[in-house]
Amino acid sequence: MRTSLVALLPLILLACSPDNATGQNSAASAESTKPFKTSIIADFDSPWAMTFLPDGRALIAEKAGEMVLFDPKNGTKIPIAGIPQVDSAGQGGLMDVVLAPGFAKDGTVYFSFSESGPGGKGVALATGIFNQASDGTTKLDGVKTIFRATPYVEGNGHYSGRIAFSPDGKYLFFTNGERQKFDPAQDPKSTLGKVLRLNLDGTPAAGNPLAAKGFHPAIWSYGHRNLLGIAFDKDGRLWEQEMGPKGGDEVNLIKPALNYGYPKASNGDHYDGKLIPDHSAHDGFEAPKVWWNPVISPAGLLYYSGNMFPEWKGSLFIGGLSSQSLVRVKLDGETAAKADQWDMGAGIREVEQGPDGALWLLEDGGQGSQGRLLKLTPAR
Ligand SMILES: [Ca+2]
Ligand SMILES: [Ca+2]
Repeated sequence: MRTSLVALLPLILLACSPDNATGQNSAASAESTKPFKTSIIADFDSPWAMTFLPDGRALIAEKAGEMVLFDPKNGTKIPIAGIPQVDSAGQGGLMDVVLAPGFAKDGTVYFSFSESGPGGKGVALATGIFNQASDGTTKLDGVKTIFRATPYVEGNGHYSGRIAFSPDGKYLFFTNGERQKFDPAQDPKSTLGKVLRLNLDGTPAAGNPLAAKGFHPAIWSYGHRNLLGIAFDKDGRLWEQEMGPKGGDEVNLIKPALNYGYPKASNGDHYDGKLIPDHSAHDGFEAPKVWWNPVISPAGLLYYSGNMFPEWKGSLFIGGLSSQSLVRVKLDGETAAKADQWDMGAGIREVEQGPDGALWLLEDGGQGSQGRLLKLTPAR
């Protein structure tokens, strides 16, 4: 008798909980275990990237090829004219948008997108000058494409196309995925499956480490798969995350001239079941600092430098698509370790840091939404 009463107690308590009346009890208790509060700020069609302007407004890139000026203060969304034709089939889209190091002076914005061209499709890098008229009309002026992946190939997968500037503002790092073609990641003449280092005008930077060996002059590192995030840490190290094959998602520390292995080495294996040798010491390939099996499907990457979450200063944050999660990786010099993985209930495409140090996320298709903009602030 006593035992069954004890067993009933949680049910009685649950029935008495005021939260349960609204059906929100389980969501509320799950939320309470997170160290952050999640606020829903806006709803977009299929947002893939965002970046904050110095005044707190944000540029949002929609997969289908629209760029939007969004003001979190009042929720206004203004379409930005001047974006070239985007081929958004499959994994294609308007990939990334970032401000130039000199944005405050000249208004230059860099963005990447997939397009059709000779040979098939590929990822391109473009610039334009942000211009808002007094009536609010907004456009990118003088848009020009300054770099294109080579070669363009058939298919709609693994474009990558993420952008980061070196801390000194002199160089632009650009990721080119291997387009689901595997071997181009090891091909010295192709930019596919590579991290590239470019001048700000899109030309290959002088002194790239493999040019003298006959590689494409833009190549900085190679042997990559689908690189959906690059970010510099406060000491100038370049971190990269990529969607690996089955069981092989990676965070890598990118160093010049190194071969990161794909498709010759990976801790995962091909999705068709074909084995890929795991990374091992002295195999000539640079092993990941962190890897996931099962995979998380990493999308946006952020190096957190804010003060709102002081305990997370110096961590990497990764949006997880298939894992529907926000992932934190703790950095210590050249080492990295898994720290947290929070269920977000929707794939997370992009992670950004707001001017006040809040974390901002873009969902990649949520329940009842194609993609919401979320703001994370400390739970207390
Ligand atoms: Ca971004
Ligand atoms: Ca393997």
